[in-house]
Amino acid sequence: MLCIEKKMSTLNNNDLHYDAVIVGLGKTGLSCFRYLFNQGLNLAITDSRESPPELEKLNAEFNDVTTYLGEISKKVLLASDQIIVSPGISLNNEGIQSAIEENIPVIGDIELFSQKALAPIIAISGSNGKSTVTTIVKEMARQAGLNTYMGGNIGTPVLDLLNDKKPDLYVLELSSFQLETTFSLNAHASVVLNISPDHMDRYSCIKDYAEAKSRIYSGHGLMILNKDDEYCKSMIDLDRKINYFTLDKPDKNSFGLLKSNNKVWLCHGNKKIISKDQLKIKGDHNISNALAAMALANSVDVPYKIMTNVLKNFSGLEHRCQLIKSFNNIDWYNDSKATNVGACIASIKGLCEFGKIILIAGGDSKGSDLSSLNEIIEKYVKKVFLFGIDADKLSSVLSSKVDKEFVRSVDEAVHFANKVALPGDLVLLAPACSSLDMYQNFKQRGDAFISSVNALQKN
Ligand code: UMA
Ligand code: ADP
Repeated sequence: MLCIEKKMSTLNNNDLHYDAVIVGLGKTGLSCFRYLFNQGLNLAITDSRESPPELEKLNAEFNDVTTYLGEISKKVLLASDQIIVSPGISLNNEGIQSAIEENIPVIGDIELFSQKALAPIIAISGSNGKSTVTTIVKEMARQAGLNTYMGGNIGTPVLDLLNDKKPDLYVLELSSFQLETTFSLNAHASVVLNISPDHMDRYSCIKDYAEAKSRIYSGHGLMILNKDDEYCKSMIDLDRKINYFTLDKPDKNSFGLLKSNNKVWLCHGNKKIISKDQLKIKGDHNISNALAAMALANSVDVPYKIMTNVLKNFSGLEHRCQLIKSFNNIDWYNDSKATNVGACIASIKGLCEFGKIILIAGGDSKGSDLSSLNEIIEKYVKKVFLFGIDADKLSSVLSSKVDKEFVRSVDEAVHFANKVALPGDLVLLAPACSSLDMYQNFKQRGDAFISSVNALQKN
């Protein structure tokens, strides 16, 4: 049966009362509905879109759900005992602000999960590297024999993890959006991997954004801090148990790098765990990710041998600095997940030692200042192809020393790059922007790049 879609214009406040209203009918909204429905609550869902992505699934699974679509209505929100907000909706939304003024609790799915979690939580946030570290930690914990569930921003909504039997451990990737509406998280161990500008269309400044991320440290668990990042270091709470990771020499109990026998070693204090050249994932940013993962895994007593085994075999996630093809001695890399300036810089730094870079960049900058890209592009990039809604903005921060060209699509960029690339060069898709102006998500953008590159080879 179809949902009962109510029209805002016909609403009379006296008729309305809900135990909870869910804002957003994406993956999170649907999982929240499933979870709260099972508790017998009187629910409604509202979404600003006429056809939100999970409407069909909701219709297929439930009868007679009350939905208010096409607008997030203040009236509906004010008629609820609590509001469950999806991460894609800003708390600055007018209706949500009115509800907050009326002291109606506004929470998110991570809060609901935190109240009912059945096992210790390892929680991971940061501007970049979250999915990589979350996956490595999950793998280390599983190989150590812990029944481990992984979810959060990485893809599986956390409430779906509660439907299963009790695990030994949850490993959660948490975004700043999710943390804004979380109050009861008390993770066994947490980390903010790094802070660089992202989502500046949702935050007034980087300090606000970092503040949202720092909420991951609420509670009493182990704080793992990045000693190389000023924002992260400043999140310290001296009353708490703390550990550090750094690309420098580690202190007695922290994780860092030591040189020995002409090799660089990832170490826990003085204990050498794995040498840098044994890691499959490359670049300093990935060494930092590996050290953070080791510190987190150590908090649940994963043996060093297992850490080594996982890191020796982990070749990285799809769409993250992924080597797609090498032909005519030209390497083609897909880093579609480099959706902000920090990730693009890390990507160029990680690959520049392997050849001259032809960069494909652009998309939606999410309100970020792109100017810090100029220095590294001037230094390591021989040509940039610019595409997407913020191509002009990106072009305007690049000096006249940079050879740049506008293109209409990733496919066109690939064709033009193929014409100018010489043996020994590498072509890198690292957009520094989100994909949402042209694609459904970074995966679709990465897939478009891959199929264009694969088509080239056939010619
Ligand atoms: N939206 C509307 N109107 C609404 C509700 C949402 O236009 O009424 C838009 C949002 O602005 C956003 C999109 O719909 O552009 C999706 O928002 P959502 O909150 O419905 O998203 P979900 O489908 O529930 O997916 C969310 C996370 N998405 C966001 O935070 C935007 C997913 O992370 C996450 O995997 C999923 O929950 C499960 O936890 C994605 C993401 O892009 C990968 N995250 C951002 C990032 O990594 O940079 C934070
Ligand atoms: P997230 O889940 O935070 O988006 P991912 O692990 O998916 O992070 O990596 C996204 C992109 O960010 C990668 O393609 C890479 O270019 C970059 N990246 C990964 N780890 C780091 C890091 N520690 N510092 C800076 N950039 C990074």
